[in-house]
Amino acid sequence: MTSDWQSTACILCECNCGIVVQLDGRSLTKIRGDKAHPASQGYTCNKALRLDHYQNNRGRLTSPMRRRPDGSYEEIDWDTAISEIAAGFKDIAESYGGDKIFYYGGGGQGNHLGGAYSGAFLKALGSRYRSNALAQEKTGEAWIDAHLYGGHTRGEFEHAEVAVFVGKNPWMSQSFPRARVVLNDIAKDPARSMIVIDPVLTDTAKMADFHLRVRPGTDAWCLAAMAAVLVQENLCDETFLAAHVTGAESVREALREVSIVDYAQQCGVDEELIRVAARRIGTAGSVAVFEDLGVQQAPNSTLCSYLNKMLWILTGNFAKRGAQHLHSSFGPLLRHAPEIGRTPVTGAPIIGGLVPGNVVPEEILTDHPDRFRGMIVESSNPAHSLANSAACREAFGSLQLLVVIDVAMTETARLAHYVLPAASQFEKAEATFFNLEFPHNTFHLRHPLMDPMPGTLPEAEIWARLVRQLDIVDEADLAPLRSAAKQSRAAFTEALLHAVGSSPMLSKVLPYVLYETLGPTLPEGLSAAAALWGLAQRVAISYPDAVRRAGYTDGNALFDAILASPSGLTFTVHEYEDDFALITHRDKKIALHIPEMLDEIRELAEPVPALTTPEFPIVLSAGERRAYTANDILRDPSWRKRDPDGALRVSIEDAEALGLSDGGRARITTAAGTAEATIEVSEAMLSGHASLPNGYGLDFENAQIPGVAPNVLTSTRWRDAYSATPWHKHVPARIEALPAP
Ligand SMILES: Nc1nc2c(c(=O)[nH]1)N[C@H]1C(S)=C(S)[C@@H](COP(=O)(O)OP(=O)(O)OC[C@H]3O[C@@H](n4cnc5c(=O)[nH]c(N)nc54)[C@H](O)[C@@H]3O)O[C@H]1N2
Ligand SMILES: Nc1nc2c(c(=O)[nH]1)N[C@H]1C(S)=C(S)[C@@H](COP(=O)(O)OP(=O)(O)OC[C@H]3O[C@@H](n4cnc5c(=O)[nH]c(N)nc54)[C@H](O)[C@@H]3O)O[C@H]1N2
Ligand code: SF4
Ligand SMILES: [Mo]
Repeated sequence: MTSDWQSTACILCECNCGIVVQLDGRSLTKIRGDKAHPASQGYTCNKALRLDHYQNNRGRLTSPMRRRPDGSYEEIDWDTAISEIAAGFKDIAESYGGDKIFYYGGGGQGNHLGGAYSGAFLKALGSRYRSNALAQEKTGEAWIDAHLYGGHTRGEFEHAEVAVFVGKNPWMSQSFPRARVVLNDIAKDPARSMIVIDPVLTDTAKMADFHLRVRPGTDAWCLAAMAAVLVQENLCDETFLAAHVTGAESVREALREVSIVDYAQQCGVDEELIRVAARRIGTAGSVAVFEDLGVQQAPNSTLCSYLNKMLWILTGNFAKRGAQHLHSSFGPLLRHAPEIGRTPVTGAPIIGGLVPGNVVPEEILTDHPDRFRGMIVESSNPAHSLANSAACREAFGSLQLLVVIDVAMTETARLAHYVLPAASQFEKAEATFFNLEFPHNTFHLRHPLMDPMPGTLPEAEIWARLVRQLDIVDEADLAPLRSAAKQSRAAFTEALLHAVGSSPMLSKVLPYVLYETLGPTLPEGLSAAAALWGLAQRVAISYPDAVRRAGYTDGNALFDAILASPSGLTFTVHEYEDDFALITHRDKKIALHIPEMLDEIRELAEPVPALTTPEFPIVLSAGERRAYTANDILRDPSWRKRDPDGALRVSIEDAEALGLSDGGRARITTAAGTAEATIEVSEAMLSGHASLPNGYGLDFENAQIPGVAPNVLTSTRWRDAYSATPWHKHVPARIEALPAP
């Protein structure tokens, strides 16, 4: 037992709060918030204390495995695994083209460093198509963002006079630093207000000054009505619009036509409540907005992203304290370019470089010559997290080669030809690229707390071995880099520039080159930080003043500080004016004119039929964040202190009408599938709306643990017209009481 506190981070959500831990052998026995972490400052939620269930999960993988013809798995050694996998993908690339190799994942809520190395192997093979969970939530918003200003925005809730949450429950799902502290501060302060748009009376909604309890799936009408109030009651910031925005008139024209009274009725919210909430936004000193899955995984999601941004753009809530901001990023998670690529088989939109999750099975299960034939899944569990699990299972099972890199035997791993066991996030250097804050943005390179569990390898090493096996890099090209890396950062910089200039292959596999040459010179356990060297240079070039304000003269100084800061550091300090410079349009103005969205606003005037039917009369939200959900990261069900079955929450009215009782069982049926669940009758739910949590129904120790795997019930066809993001929050369903066992 060591009594030293060691710094690391919680890996259960995108906040990655800094924590300090004490170890007993390989167990995390004591866990506390790390006060030295620049973003979380000692904060954690209830879940961080359960992290040993991740580290010491009995389902950990400890050897590479190969599937036998009968479907069982045999352990194989690493050399055999690497050579057979490399040969298998090379064969696909040579027979059909490297673009038939599809890459999914690259990091979950706590680990993006491994994925940073995947590009070398994939590019060397000619693989082009990739995706991850962001294509199930954020791509519609990213498309809007690309048109408006070319980057991702984040609200500065800590200082916002008015905080607006649209389909977002931060009390449970967090997503910005010290969320509960910030929410409590806003709720306590009579000068500040919280506006929540959510059909459910969530813990966040309970704290709100204005709860706009929309009928599920009708946010577009609610948001259009709010934006229309701003226009029709002259609450726009004319000075801001004149100076910093183009195309405002076309939006205002569309919003002038909106009948606020009709739209209020359409979304089920009192007209006066819509008006007072909009006026509160229109007259506030600062407004910050967070949209999340409640709209991003529901009908009209791309339009909702556009409309909710009108709330802060029309009112000039940009580039000032407590408002909305573009921000620096350490390694951008998606590209914010307005161009859309197309997937090879279905022609679905590729936004930000990501194939929509909902078309993945169709891109495989076809005899189309351009179908994906091989797939690498890293740190993700698409057989459980993508819509229509049955279709995913069939598709993944039909691949010529599927390789999964994970710490556990996941639903996806059970379909793979090879499963590669990764070292856990406490056994290697790790980091995330969820660096989304402004004006102070932080980055945290976590040091390993212990050696990798025997039999496992960090991803950086796995990818390096795969590249080595392809035998495409000449050792003679690496030798000068190795010696320069030993001399100094400056010598290395110069040698690298020279080397990539003279060998195109080296620039193709750059992360590999950094790992092989700079990696060995880094402090013990941190060789996988080598890729951060390149990113630190990019950061210093992209935001020179902000990096200098943070205290670093150049990319090398920033990189060295990252290595030496086990609790993380602030890498950029911005001034509010910088927001304008971060707009990527040449005129540095926000461009509101998106013709498709203006048409969509006009079309809201036409009545739309509900998606529910007499056969499926209830709207099911499949995948709500609760106190004891953490995506698929914790597989051992004993981590949960409450809600062991992941109850199906139903309204009092529906329970009465359907004969459901609290604690009883029910069958849920959708057009895609059926499942059984335990009922919780809840006054938080609106009549006609039911909800199931995410992260349940995982396999553990060869048994399916309690709860519903939500994507048994979802269909790939329920998706957004622009971004193809899924409607997980809006699944028409039937619920029937089951007799007590
Ligand atoms: N505890 C916990 N926290 C997490 C995670 C976790 O698994 N567990 N996962 C993390 C991840 S990956 C993500 S993406 C975030 C997601 O964070 P959130 O988006 O906040 O999470 P959800 O609970 O899925 O959905 C938010 C809200 O949408 C509401 N909603 C449902 N239908 C509608 C609708 O039609 N309109 C509106 N306006 N609202 C609707 C639900 O009632 C819910 O309160 O959470 C992160 N944080
Ligand atoms: N119906 C429905 N479906 C949903 C959602 C919903 O609300 N409803 N939410 C969607 C959202 S927002 C998200 S973000 C996705 C999440 O779904 P996925 O992208 O599939 O991600 P996770 O569930 O977080 O799975 C992370 C995986 O990483 C593995 N892992 C943990 N540590 C390591 C490591 O160090 N190395 C490696 N190689 N692997 C590791 C874990 O074992 C786990 O299998 O689900 C989406 N699917
Ligand atoms: S789950 Fe998220 S908010 Fe909670 S401690 Fe972990 S990183 Fe922080
Ligand atoms: Mo997510």
